[in-house]
Amino acid sequence: MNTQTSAEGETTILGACPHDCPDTCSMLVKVKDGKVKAVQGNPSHPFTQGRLCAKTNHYQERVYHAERLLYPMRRTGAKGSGQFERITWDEALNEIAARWRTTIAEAGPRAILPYSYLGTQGLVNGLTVGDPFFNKLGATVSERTFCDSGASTAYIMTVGPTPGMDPESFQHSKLIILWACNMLSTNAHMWPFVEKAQRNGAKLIVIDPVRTRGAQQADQHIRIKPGTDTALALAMMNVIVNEDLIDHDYVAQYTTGFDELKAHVQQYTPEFAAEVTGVDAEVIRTLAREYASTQPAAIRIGVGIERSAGGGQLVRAVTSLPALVGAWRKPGGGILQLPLWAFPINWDGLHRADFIPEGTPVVNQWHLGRALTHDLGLETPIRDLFIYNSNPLVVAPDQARLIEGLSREDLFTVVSEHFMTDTARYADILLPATTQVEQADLMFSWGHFYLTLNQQAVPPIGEAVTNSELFRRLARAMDFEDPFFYRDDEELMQASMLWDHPAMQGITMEGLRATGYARLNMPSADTYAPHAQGGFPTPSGKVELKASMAAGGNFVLPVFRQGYNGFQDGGPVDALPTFHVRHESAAKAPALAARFPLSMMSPKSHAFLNSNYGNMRRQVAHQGQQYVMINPVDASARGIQQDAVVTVQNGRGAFKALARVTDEAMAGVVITPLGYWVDRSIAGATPAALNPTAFADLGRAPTFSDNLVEVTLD
Ligand SMILES: Nc1nc2c(c(=O)[nH]1)N[C@H]1C(S)=C(S)[C@@H](COP(=O)(O)OP(=O)(O)OC[C@H]3O[C@@H](n4cnc5c(=O)[nH]c(N)nc54)[C@H](O)[C@@H]3O)O[C@H]1N2
Ligand SMILES: Nc1nc2c(c(=O)[nH]1)N[C@H]1C(S)=C(S)[C@@H](COP(=O)(O)OP(=O)(O)OC[C@H]3O[C@@H](n4cnc5c(=O)[nH]c(N)nc54)[C@H](O)[C@@H]3O)O[C@H]1N2
Ligand SMILES: [Mo]
Repeated sequence: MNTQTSAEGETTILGACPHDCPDTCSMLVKVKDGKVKAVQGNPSHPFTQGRLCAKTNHYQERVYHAERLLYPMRRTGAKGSGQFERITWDEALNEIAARWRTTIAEAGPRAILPYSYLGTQGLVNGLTVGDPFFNKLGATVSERTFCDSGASTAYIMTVGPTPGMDPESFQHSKLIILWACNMLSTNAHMWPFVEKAQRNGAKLIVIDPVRTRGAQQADQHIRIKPGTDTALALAMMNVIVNEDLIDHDYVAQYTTGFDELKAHVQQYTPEFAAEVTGVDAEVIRTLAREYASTQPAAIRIGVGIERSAGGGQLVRAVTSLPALVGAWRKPGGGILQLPLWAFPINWDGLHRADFIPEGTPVVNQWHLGRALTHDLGLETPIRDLFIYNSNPLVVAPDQARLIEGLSREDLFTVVSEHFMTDTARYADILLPATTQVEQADLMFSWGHFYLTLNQQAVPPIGEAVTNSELFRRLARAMDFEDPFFYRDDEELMQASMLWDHPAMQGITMEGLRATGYARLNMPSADTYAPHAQGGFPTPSGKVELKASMAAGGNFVLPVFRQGYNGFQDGGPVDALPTFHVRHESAAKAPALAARFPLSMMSPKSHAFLNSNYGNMRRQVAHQGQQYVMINPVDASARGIQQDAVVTVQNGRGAFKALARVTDEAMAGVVITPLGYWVDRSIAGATPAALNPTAFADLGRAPTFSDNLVEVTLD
C-alpha cells in the first residue's frame, strides 16, 4: 500500500469513489489513529482534478454514521417495522442456508431470486459479485436493465461498442450539445472541459425539458417536450440532407444506409418536429445548420433520455448525427455516451453466465413487484429473495405492489446493506456491508479513461463484510467445492481485467498501488480522434445509419445473460431511426391524458446518489423535502403556491411533496427528483409509486419519463 504519513501521524491512502456515477473520483483518504478523519479529491487526477462532490465530500460521515448496520440481525417485528435483534454471522448463515436447502428440496433453486445493482461499482464488490454464486445455485436470473441498457443498445446498433469521444477532448470542441445530460449534478467533473471550450469560443447548447444548472450556463437552452427528441434529431437530418450540409466523403466511406436514411427523413420536416417537440421550426433549422457547419462539434448524451417509449430510437437518431457532418474527423468531435467500452474487462469471467442451467427463467428487475405478487405467471414462484447493492423500494417502479410483495409472510428476504433502508426494513435477515474505505477494489469508469485502485484504509467496522467476503461465506454455507468461489480480493482484481489487452499496456497492480490510477493506453485527448478514418466496431466497420444488428447484437454490458440478449418483446426493430409516440400522451392515450394532463419525470438529485444519502443529515439539508417542480402556469391553474403540500397521482399510485413553483419546469411537465426515502416521506410513498413498469423500445429500459400524472393541492 502506498501511504504517506505526516508529522501529525496522519496517513493518506489512495482510494476511489465507489459510486455509480460517470466520474469515479480518485480519493485521498486521511487516516489517524485507525480512523478516517477526512476524504479529499486527488489533485493529481487529470479528470477529477482534486474535487469530490456534495455526496462524498464528507464520506467519513457515512462510514461512522450512528445508524450504520454493523452486525447481522434477525427480524423480530412485523415486516417493514424495522425491528430486529442482533445475531451472530454463524446464526445468520445457518439460517439462510437451511431455508435455501428447504426451498431447493421442495421447489427447486428457481424459487430463489437475487436482486442487485450498483451500490458499489468496483469490479470486486460491484455488479457481478454475486452472479457466479447464484448462477451455480440455479436461481432465477435477475435481468438488470436499471441503467443505460436501452441507450447502449441503440448506441451499439449505430456505432458499435466504441468508447467514443474522450471527455477531456471536449475542450477542443467548437460546438457542444449536452443532450439530456444534467452535467453539473450528475457528471460534474466533466464540466471544466466544457467550460474551457466555452471560454475558447465554443457555443454550448443544452437540450432538456428542464432548465438545469447547465442550461442556465449555456449559450442556448432548447426546451423540448420529454420523449420527443427523435423528431428533433430526424428533423435536423432532414435539414442537413436537404440543404446539402453533408460531409459527403465521410458518409460515402464510413456509413451504411445513407440513401435509405435520406429518403426516410423526408417525412420528418422541421414543421413536423416543431409540432411534436414544442421547439420552433426555425430553431431546429438553425440548430441543424450550426451543428453541421461548426466543427469539431461534440454531443454528450445522458442516461435519462432512454426512459420513454421511443428512448432507444431516440439514441439511434442522435448517435447517427456526427457521421453525417463528419464530426468524428477531429479531436473534440463526435459523441460521448459510455466510455466504459474502453475498459478491457473480463466480463465473461466475472458473470459466469456459463454456470446458468439451461432453461433458467429470467425476471426483469423492473418487474420485482409483479414477481413477488405472483403476477408474472412464473412456473416456480419466488419464495426467497436476496438483495444486495440495491434499494428497489426507491428505485424500482410499482412501489405499492412491491411493498405488498415484500410484506408476504411466506417470502424469506435477506438484505445486505450499510443502512436500514426502506427495502432493508422488509428483510428477515439483515447483513452488514463494508463501505469503500473498509475494502479494496478496482474501479472502471463510465465517464473517463482512467482505471482506479481503491486501497483499504481502515479495517471493517463492527462485523461488516465486503460483498466478496459475503459470497465466499455463502458458498461455504452451501458447501460449494469449486475453488473459484474462494478467491481472495487480490485474485479477484487480477481476474477482473484482460491485462494482456493493448489498452492495459503499461498498467500493473504495482503501478496502481503507487499512483492510485492509470490512464488506459490510449492517445492523449489532444490527439484522440478515434473514428477520423472510420473503424467503427460494427459488423460493417461503418456507422450503421441503417442497423444490421436486430437489437444491438451481442450486447455484452453487465445486463447480458446467456441466450437472453434479444431484448425485444415482440415486433421487429426499426432498422432506420424512427419516431415513436410516447406510451402516455394525448396522441396515444387521450382518455388518460384528459384525467392526468401533466408529464412527470423523476431524474437524479443533486445531493443524493440514487437513494444513497437519502438518510444523511448534510445531504437531506441540501436537498430539502421531496419537492415537485411545477411551472407557474400549471401551478396557478391549480391554485398551487410555493411550498404548498400537493398530491401527485395517477392510476398507479400517489405521493405527497412540496410544490416548487418555478419556470425551471416547462409548462405541462413536472419534475420530482429521485432518491428520497419512503420512511421519511410525507405520506409513505415516493415517485416510484407512480412509475410505470412498461418497457421502452430497446434494451428493456424503463419508461419513467413517459408518465402522465395530475397534481392537486392538499
Ligand atoms: N448527483 C447525482 N449524480 C448522479 C446520480 C445521482 O443520483 N445523483 N446518479 C448517477 C447515475 S446512476 C446515472 S445513470 C447518471 C445519469 O445522468 P443523467 O443522464 O445526466 O441524469 P438524469 O437525471 O437521469 O437525466 C439527465 C437529464 O435528462 C433530462 N431528460 C429526461 N428526459 C428527457 C428527454 O426526453 N429529452 C431530453 N432532451 N432530456 C430529457 C432530464 O431533465 C435531466 O436533466 O447520473 C449519475 N450521477
Ligand atoms: N424514478 C427513477 N428511478 C430510477 C432512476 C431515475 O432516474 N428515476 N434511475 C435508475 C438508474 S439510472 C439506476 S442506476 C438505478 C439505481 O439503482 P440502485 O443501484 O439500486 O440504487 P441505490 O439507491 O444507489 O441503491 C444502492 C444500495 O446499495 C447500498 N450499498 C452501497 N454500497 C454497498 C456495498 O458495498 N454492499 C452492499 N451490500 N450494499 C451497498 C446502498 O446503501 C444503497 O441502499 O435506479 C434506477 N431507478
Ligand atoms: Mo444509472
